[in-house]
Formats: sequence, C-alpha cells, structure tokens
Amino acid sequence: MIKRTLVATLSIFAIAPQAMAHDTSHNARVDDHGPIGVMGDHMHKAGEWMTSYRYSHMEMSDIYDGDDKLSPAQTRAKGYMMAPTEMSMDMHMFGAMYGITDDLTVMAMGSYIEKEMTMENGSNALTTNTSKGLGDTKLTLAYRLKELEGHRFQLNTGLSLPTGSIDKKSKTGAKLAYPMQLGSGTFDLQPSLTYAGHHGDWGWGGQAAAVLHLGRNSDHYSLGDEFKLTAWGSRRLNKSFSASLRVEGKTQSEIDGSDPDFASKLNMAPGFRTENYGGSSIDGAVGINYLVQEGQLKGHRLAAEFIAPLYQNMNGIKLGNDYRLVVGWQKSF
Ligand SMILES: [Cu+2]
Repeated sequence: MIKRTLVATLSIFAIAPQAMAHDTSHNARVDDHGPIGVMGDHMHKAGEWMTSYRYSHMEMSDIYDGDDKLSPAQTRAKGYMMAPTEMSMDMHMFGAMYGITDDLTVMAMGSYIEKEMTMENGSNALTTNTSKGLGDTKLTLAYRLKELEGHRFQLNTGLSLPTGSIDKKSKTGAKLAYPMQLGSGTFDLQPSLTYAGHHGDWGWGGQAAAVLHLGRNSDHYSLGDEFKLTAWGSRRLNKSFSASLRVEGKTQSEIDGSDPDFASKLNMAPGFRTENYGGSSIDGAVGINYLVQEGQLKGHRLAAEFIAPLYQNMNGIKLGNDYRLVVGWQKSF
C-alpha cells in the first residue's frame, strides 16, 4: 500500500507540470515557503492562486505508558484483552489558496485518510483493521499582521468542518476505537500565529497553533484540544534548493465525554478508553524545498520533510510515533 501511494505521488509530480506548463510566477525564493510539514506558513499576493498536494505517511509501533514503553504482554497485563502492535496512517491532502488582497489569503484543504492497526491477543494471534475515507475539511483565512524588510507576522483563523467519519467499523461490523476514526466529528477552531524571516541565504520562522474542538460530536465526545509550537531554520544551498531543520513541541488532552458504544469494551483494548488519548511530544525534523527556476516546469515547488520524535510522554497507554514523512507539490499561478 505504501509503495502504491508513493508511485501515485511521484506520477502526480510527473504529470501535473504538463497540465500547467505556462508560468506567471515572479522571482520567488525557494525559502519563501517554510518546511512542508508546517501548515499555513505563507501567504499570496492579491489575485494569486496556489494549488498543492501533500502526502504524509506515519508509522507507530511502540506502546507507551506515559514516557515508559510496554511490551504487548505487559499492556495486556494492565487489564486489556488485546494490545496494539503497529499502526500506520497515510494522508493525501489537497489544498487551494487565493490572495484576496496582499494582506488576506483564503485557503481550503480536503484530505483522504487510510489507517491500519494491528492488535495482538493473549494467544499472540494478530488481527489487522483498516479504515479509509475523507478526513475533515479546513477553511482558513490568513491575515498579514505586519511586514518589515525580511520579517513577516501572520495570523490564521481556521475552521475545520466535520467531513471525516467517526463511525468507521471493522470487517465484523463493530465500531473501531477512537484512534482509527477519521474525523473529530466536531467543528474545530484552528488559530495560528506565524513569524517568518530571512537574511541572505538564511531563513527562519516559528508558529504557535491550536486545535480547539467546539462542543461534542454526535457520538457524545470531543477529541482533546491540541497546542503546537514549532521553530525552524533554513539555508539556501542555491537558487533552487533550501534545506531546513525544525523542532516541534505538541500537547493534546485526553478525550472529553465518551462514546456509549464503547461502554462494554473498556477492557478490550487501550484505544477504547478516553484517557488513553493524546499526550505530549517533542519532534525533530529535516526538510528540503526545491523550486524549479527554469524551463517548462518553472515555478513548481517540490518539498519533503522527515519528522521523528525526540521525546514522547503519552496520556495513559497508547502507541507512540516512530516517524512521519511528508512530501508535497505546490504551484502558484
Ligand atoms: Cu500557498
């Protein structure tokens, strides 16, 4: 599945340029855009459009109890029939941006998500469940607060619409646990504040962002609110390439309320308990941005970022992250 998605990603990079061979872009800098794992980091001039595609792959395989690790057997010994051994998440994100004025950009982003989780029972037998479908849809307004020579301050106000399912079921027809659902089920506010600067071949920036879930969803719960803080530095290697280093701190609360369908399943697996959700982590990331400067593909941007945890402290018992890879294509016109 991973190979198939990577091939699909690469063919989009190969095909899309021909669809938009004409170029109207000005002399953009490769480091005008932050690392591809940062969302809503830049703006557009009045009348300028941008379309983007991002693919993200995340792997999880270690079971955490706070910041300790547990084996599947130790997890079951805490009172569960099954323990998770592996989970992956693939996301395809399709975005459009438009500069209403030089100081106001509007963005929309939709996504398609595939999740896969393997569980081990007391006789070491493995079961794998999958869920796939649309994720939540985000609408964002980005406002330029202040622009000085080489410095920009930007305020985003985002609203996430609950287009992702919260009632995904296994092959046997049982509702899948909280981590396997695709959306939050609630309208979510997503404010963020971004600062970006550059001088010579160096670029840097930071972003503070939150995800605030409004009320409870139709299954009587609300995912934990999230707060993120990230900072990056980048270096232009030449006109086309820049490389970046980034750190990100993130904290997410446990689930508020609970799905009544899970009331009889609390000892089946950790994912059915609301306290086994969220946590805090510090990630490190290396990234590369590529902006084609000449020829038919001038103005196309390709970028990749590899993100790995430096520290994780989970709420309750849940899988931690091994790594996340984000690749993206962007084009303004
Ligand atoms: Cu853009």
